[in-house]
Amino acid sequence: MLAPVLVRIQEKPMTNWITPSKIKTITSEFLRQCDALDGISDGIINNYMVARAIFNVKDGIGPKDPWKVLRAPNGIDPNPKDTTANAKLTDGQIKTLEFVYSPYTFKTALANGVKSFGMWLPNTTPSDFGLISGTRYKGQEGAAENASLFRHLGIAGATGFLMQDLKANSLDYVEGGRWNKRREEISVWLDATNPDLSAFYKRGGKMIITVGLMDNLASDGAQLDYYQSLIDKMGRKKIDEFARLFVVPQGGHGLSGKSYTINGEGKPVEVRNIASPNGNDNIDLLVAWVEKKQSPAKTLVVDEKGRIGTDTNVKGYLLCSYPNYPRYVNGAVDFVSSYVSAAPDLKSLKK
Ligand SMILES: [Ca+2]
Repeated sequence: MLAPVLVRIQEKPMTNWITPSKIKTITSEFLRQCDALDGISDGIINNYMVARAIFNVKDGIGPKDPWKVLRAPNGIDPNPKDTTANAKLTDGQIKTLEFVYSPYTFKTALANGVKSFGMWLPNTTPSDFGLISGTRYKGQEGAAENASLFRHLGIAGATGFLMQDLKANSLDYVEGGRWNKRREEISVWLDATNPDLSAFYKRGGKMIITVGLMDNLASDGAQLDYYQSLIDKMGRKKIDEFARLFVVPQGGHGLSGKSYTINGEGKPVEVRNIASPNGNDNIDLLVAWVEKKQSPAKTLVVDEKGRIGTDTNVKGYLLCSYPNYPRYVNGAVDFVSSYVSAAPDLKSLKK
């Protein structure tokens, strides 16, 4: 609930504001650097872990300045109205992008010792759910006299729960400041971040989670980081006995998605739909796991209609378990049999 507020706070100075005119150049840059990482330049970023590492400027791996190509000379935007893939970005705008695509570090640890929030992964809808806003809000430089307060789904979590004043301007929030004690307090009550699911495991609990990595609403970075914290705490072997995290690389908040209209080489490509995995099939997998002790495969197939299966000789995509991704090998681009489940090679990234 706080992450969108933090983005608007980051954009308080005019120079840090990413205007909607920059959407195409940002999307194109993500694709330019990440599309072919999965073996094929097709407008879909499958290799999300390496893509994330490239644009995460806090992990010490990948390029130091992933936005170098778009950085305007002398930090001045030569043409703010340029909406093409070649539009440049100011240093301030790049600071905001670094902020959005790197984990956010808290001033003090929150419940369960959590020290950071995963934010978002590079994707082809960087403006969805208001992540990029064409509006200047009250409290931001250049906002109109009668500018409205920033609103977002769950904003009362920031104003009500945290600031304890529903009329407050959420952009007045200061990390580590006067609300910090309150933040630590409500974190214990609200945050679902406990990395120890031993009790659930011992009771025979099973869970199947599916995350879409074009989800600008429920932070996909935070979801991946939570699953990683489970693995770190309980060990991969034990986690695999009772949990699955399936990843739809270019799936949105409702898990469906589509390829971008141009690929990483800047060439137009035929747009392909990415079907949301069928919810009933998911329940069937869970029921079979609990009642018949049949554990689901770690790599599944989602066909064009969203049906979950294991036959790769269909159109659709491979549904891989975190952190694996569908890697293109050869054959028709829309056939599942053309792909294998591959582990991300983070060591391939140099500084
Ligand atoms: Ca690709």
